[in-house]
Amino acid sequence: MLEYSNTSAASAQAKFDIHADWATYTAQFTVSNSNPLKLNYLIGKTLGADPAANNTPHTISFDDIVVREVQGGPPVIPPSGTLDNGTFDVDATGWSQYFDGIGSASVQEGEFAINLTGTGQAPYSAQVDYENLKLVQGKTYTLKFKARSTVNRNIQVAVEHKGGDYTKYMEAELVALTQNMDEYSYTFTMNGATDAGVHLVFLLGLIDGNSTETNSEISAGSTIYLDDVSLIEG
Ligand SMILES: [Ca+2]
Repeated sequence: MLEYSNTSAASAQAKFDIHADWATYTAQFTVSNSNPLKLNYLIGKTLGADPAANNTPHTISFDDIVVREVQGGPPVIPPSGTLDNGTFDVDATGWSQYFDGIGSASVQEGEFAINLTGTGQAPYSAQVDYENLKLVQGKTYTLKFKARSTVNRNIQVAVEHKGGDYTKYMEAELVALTQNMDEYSYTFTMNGATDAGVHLVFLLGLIDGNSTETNSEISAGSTIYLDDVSLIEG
């Protein structure tokens, strides 16, 4: 797994299935800010095709690592800084997802459906997020969304800088989902310096307050639905 920055978002990483023979692997990514680039090769436990590989002594060799600008690529559209797709009417444009092998997210009938088959080891083991949001220092923002879950359970939602130290602008809120599509609303003031690298993140992994029984029900196969997500001034 190769991360292009200090983030573990699916949009900023690539996974390679490597073999005993030398081969060349490539991945293309777009830089959205002027932060220093970090290439982070994750070579710990991964979910590959060979389940025995994690426990088999082996050596990984790298050579000829090159990062260069792609010439003549598609024009890069600067992000708007606002959450432009919270209704999932067409697709999940703007949203990223990350799962420790325990789920996937897709648009189903105008809602963002997150299927889970486990909790992972941490809140962020399952997450969906919307990045490139801009928050202005001193302004007040309201986050609203509708959500339900096939299993009554807690999730967390936070607004924070994406990457680095993940500075929290809205501390992680515990949200108790039920099988009813309820609306949740949170208001907070941006106390940090103006930041265009903010993300809204729903943490759907191992969450405090979910009982062992609840976690078992989640892992048996459950779905969370999100819709009408907005993050606006005021
Ligand atoms: Ca919708």
